[in-house]
Amino acid sequence: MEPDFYSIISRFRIEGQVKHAFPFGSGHINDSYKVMTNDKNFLLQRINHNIFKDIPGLTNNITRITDHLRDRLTEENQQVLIPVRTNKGDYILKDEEDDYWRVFDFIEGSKSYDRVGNPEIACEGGRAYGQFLKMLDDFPVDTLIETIPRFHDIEFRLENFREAVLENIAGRAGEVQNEIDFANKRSDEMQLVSNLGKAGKLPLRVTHNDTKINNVLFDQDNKAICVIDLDTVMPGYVHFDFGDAIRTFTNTADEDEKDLTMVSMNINLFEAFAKGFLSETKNILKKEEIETLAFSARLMTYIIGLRFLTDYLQGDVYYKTRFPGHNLIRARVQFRLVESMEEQRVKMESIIAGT
Ligand code: ADP
Ligand code: GN1
Ligand code: MG
Repeated sequence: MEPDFYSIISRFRIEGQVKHAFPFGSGHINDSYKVMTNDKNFLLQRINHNIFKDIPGLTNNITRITDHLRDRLTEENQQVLIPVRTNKGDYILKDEEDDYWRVFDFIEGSKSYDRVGNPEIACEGGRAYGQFLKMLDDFPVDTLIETIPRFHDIEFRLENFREAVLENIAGRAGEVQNEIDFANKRSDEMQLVSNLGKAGKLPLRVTHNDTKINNVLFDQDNKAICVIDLDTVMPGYVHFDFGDAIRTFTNTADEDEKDLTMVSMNINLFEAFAKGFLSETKNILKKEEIETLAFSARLMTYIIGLRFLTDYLQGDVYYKTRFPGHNLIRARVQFRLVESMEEQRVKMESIIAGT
């Protein structure tokens, strides 16, 4: 059932009469709606509280992060999300159904992509996520809450996966033996970043943690203007942001492409993204971080593949799906991408070393 937009939006401090409201975007987690008034447009979101357990804490993270970023913008076309207050002065509204709502100013003239084959756009995306990390370099990282505990913790993700295989709640484990084997075969090598972290060799930074391509907004000239979807901004390693971005910015196919022969990692897009990212971050990153950046692409693609596969085994309880088997298709695409990255490993490493 569609929410009663008029009643919800009227509880926020917006001017103008609501003319039109409709579902917007293609995120897998929250419900987003564009709300148009005769005066201004807004982005209304229902936050998924099955996934985000501490919404006041998450909201506090976001308001502090956006305030910090706003003070540091240097380029004219750049923007930061502007949260809108409720009539009571909060940034979050809990309705009678216990749903949580928030509103941002709509970033006009912007567009987001789910896939892109263009090196200029990949480079811009790299610059945007690199700048994001750089602008938050002086933010006190330990004052942020973990909005999803152990979000990119490989051990946690492997534990969940193994439990899902054993429990086999949806009765699907038998049909995905190849994917289970694929994941098991690589589980040891995927510990690299986690081991370096435990050994104290990697700094914890304020990272975005969901750097997919459609979480950057571009203007009509394809300049990146705003990094959005700040729900998972929390302490993390640079690898989480670089690797997760490579997973979507360089894929030659969609995240849910059924024809796996279409899926591969485009090395030119990898190079373009890495150039943009490192042009902003090279001076703040440590040697150990840079040396393992190429690996992070494999790591994050593997982790997201593992999460899609786990969700499939658990009966599709986490990600929004549009058809039966959607999560399995997504998992297969990620694993095919991992293979493509394995094939191009040397080239990826030399691009990072030479950038
Ligand atoms: P999800 O967590 O579900 O991915 P997002 O915050 O990423 O939700 O929003 C979903 C989509 O809505 C984005 O990919 C983008 O296209 C669009 N969007 C989000 N915020 C804004 C905004 N402030 N202005 C314009 N478009 C937006
Ligand atoms: C989700 O919210 P969205 O669609 O930007 C997910 C990411 C996954 C991504 C896979 C909070 O991102 O971790 O990488 O789907 N976000 C959360 O496409 O789980
Ligand atoms: Mg999103």
